[in-house]
Amino acid sequence: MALHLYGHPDSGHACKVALALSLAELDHRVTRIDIWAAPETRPAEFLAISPFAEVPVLVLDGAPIFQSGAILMEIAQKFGVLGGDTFEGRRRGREILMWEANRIGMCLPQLKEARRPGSDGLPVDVVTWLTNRYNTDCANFARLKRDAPFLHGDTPGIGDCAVWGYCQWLAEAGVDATPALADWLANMRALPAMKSPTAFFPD
Ligand SMILES: N[C@@H](CCC(=O)N[C@@H](CS)C(=O)NCC(=O)O)C(=O)O
Repeated sequence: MALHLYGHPDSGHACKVALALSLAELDHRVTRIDIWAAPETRPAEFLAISPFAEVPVLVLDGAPIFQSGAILMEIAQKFGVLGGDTFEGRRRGREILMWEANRIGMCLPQLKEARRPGSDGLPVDVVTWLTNRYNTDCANFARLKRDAPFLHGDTPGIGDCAVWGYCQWLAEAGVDATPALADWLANMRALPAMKSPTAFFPD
C-alpha cells in the first residue's frame, strides 16, 4: 500500500490528514506544496492530481483523493482505523466531519487568515459574525464531547482529526478555548502521534 500526501504546514485541512496517518501509523511519503505561491507555479505532478491546485491530496496506490473529509473517510474505511472498524465509529466520523466542515471550518480558518501578517484582513462586522459563529460552535462542541476524552470516545477518530485541523490555532484566530475545548486540546496534544505542522510537512 503506497501513500503519498501533498500538504503544507499552514493548511489545517492538510494537518487533519497528516494527523490521521500519524495516529494510524500508516507509512507515507510527504510532499510540501507552497500554498502561498501562485497556483500555476506549483509542481506539474501536483497540478495534474489536484483539481483546484489545493492541498491536501492523498495518493493511495496511484489514485489521488482530494477534500480532507473525503480523504479521512477513505483512510478510516480502507484501513479500519480511527473509528473505521465499526458501523457506529464510521457514522460518528461522518457526523463530526460534516459538522466541522460547515461550522468550525467556516469560521476559524477565516479568522486566522484575517489576522495573518500581510493579509488584507476582514471588516469588523464580519469578524464579529465569525466570532459569534465560533462561540456557538464551542457550545455545540461541549454537547458533542460530553465527558469523553475525545469526540470518538476513549480514543481519537477521524472526527477528532478534522476538528484538530483549525482548533490547533485558536490563539492565531484571536479566540479563546472554552473548558471543554481546552480539555480536549490537552488530550490531543498529549497523543504520542501528535506533531507540529512543520514536523508533519518538513521543508
Ligand atoms: N475543502 C478543502 C479545502 C482545501 C483548501 O482550502 N486548501 C487550501 C489550504 S488550507 C489551499 O490549498 N490553498 C491554496 C490555494 O487555494 O491556492 C478540503 O477540505 O480539503
